[in-house]
Amino acid sequence: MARRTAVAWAALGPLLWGCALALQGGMLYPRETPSRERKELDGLWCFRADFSHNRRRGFEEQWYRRPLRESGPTLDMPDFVGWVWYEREVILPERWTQDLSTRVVLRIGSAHAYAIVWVNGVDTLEHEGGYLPFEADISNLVQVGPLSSQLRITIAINNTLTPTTLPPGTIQYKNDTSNYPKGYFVQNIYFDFFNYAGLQRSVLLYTTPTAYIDDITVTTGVEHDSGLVNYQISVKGSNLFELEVRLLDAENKLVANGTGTQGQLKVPGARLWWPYLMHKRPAYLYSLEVRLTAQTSLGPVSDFYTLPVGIRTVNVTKSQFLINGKPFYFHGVNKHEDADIRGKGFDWPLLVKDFNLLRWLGANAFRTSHYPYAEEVLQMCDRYGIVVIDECPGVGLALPQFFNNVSLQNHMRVMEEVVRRDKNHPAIVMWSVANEPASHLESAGYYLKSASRPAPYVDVMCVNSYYSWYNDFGHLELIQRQLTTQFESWYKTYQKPIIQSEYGAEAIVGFHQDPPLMFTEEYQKSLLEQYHVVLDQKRRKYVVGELIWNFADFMTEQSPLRVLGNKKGVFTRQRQPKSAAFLLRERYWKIANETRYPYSIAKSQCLENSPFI
Ligand code: BDP
Repeated sequence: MARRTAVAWAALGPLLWGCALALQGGMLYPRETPSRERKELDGLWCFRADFSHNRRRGFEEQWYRRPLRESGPTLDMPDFVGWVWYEREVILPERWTQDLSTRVVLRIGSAHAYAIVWVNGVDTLEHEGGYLPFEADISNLVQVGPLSSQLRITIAINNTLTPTTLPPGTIQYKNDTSNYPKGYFVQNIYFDFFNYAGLQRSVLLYTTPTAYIDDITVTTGVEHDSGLVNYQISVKGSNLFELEVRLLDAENKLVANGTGTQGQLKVPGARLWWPYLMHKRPAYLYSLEVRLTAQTSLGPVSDFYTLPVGIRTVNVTKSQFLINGKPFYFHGVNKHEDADIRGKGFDWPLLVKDFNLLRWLGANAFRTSHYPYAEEVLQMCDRYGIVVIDECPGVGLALPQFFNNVSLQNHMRVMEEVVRRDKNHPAIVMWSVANEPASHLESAGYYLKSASRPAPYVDVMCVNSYYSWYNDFGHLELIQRQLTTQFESWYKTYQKPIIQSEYGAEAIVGFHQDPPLMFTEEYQKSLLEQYHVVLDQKRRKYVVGELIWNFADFMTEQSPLRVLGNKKGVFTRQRQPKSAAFLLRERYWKIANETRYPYSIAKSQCLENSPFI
């Protein structure tokens, strides 16, 4: 039987339409437009970890009241559980502080896991949960007089995971003083990646006019040969306004226009957004230009926002996953935001490298295991046609006490934040609510039913299994039998399409052995080959995808099960290929050419440069 399952549902456009979010306000990606400016605060922050006994000295001494350097020395950071303090001093353009029709927003791309933000010592913003953005209008704090352009931003971040955070964790005090110092504690986590914390994505300041486009929701459809773009726009800061909406094609030609807060644009002969390798012109994007003109107490203002839009449909039948009405087979990877030195910090060169490797592999999809990735990653997927299963940080739901009501409320809020941030990406075709929750526990049934969709909960079954790795070690000859049983019993019970959402084996690059032994490149390759035999039989029936675990080696907690991290990557952590990468490449390109629509594509057409650059 399958070891564990992930829980996923498909993003059927119309189901998201009208999805009522309890969250206040939108979370549009901060883009520069003629009415909006942005100022990134990337670079060095002043940093201090709070090593005091109760880890609360920063609050007791109010470190946010004055420059952090005056509170004590800043330190290099070892492995640490508790509060750390970041600080940045910024000079704002004069217009931002003097022009009262400008709204200034502070946006934090991700702070793991709990953050409190002060601006000039004033408590401004709190947020629980990493991997997702949060923001505050700070106009009142910066528009306070002629000398207000200097700004001090202090952010205290705590990486402690508790039974109600997502992911959850526990703190264990080791009270046996014969073996541990007094007050000694450890953080226990129930997931398999390093709990990198702190600021992992950009912090930035941006402006809008005081009346502004707060949110846009787009869903798309197809009717005969016309594309349909449904839009819904929310405006804040004025009740007296007009909205104009223009849809431009990739050559900037106007193809449809409309007015008002909601409507439908019809695009005759629309070019659809197709996944990579499924069409000779994949990932076609239109631009939705929204123009707001509003009356405010200070006079008229205009705001502009441009949203990339891909027109595509997603449907699920009993045995197929359809994109634009054609069967789509996920042949791709699971990833992690993880690299040497950077940890989970966002990095452009790494992003480009990974996308080159994905295209070289012939991968058409990935799952954002086990948390929502940076927005810039999803934008690349939209542009390259890489299909995404967007996963929330519902990972490590392993103990009965994690399925309580507070956790459930929190989980639902996080899901809403994920959908609010990511709803407009054409690349995202499915939302994943949790990875391998302990669904056999009694308390899990109600919880998962509420956080997901009514019984039997999901549209697509995502199954993870590790035959001949975590069971029957070394017995590769059992895989075909066990995997066949896995697929047949899941399908018989639920009659829904299945994705093999994880499978794999560890290989330490350069370890070779024939006959194959665990941890060698040969073993990893042979294990994959055995899986592929069964996947080939079932993909012609109801299996709609296979995602290898994992794209690259990644860092984990130390344990006797891990050798310098998890080595199930088909690339090393430095993105060098193991033998398995070549095997997958052959396979993915072969499948792509069998399932293409409507043209066949040669490997060389899709990637001119070597991915190993
Ligand atoms: C899977 C988990 C994944 C682990 C993997 C493994 O979903 O996070 O890294 O096992 O053990 O079950 O390598």
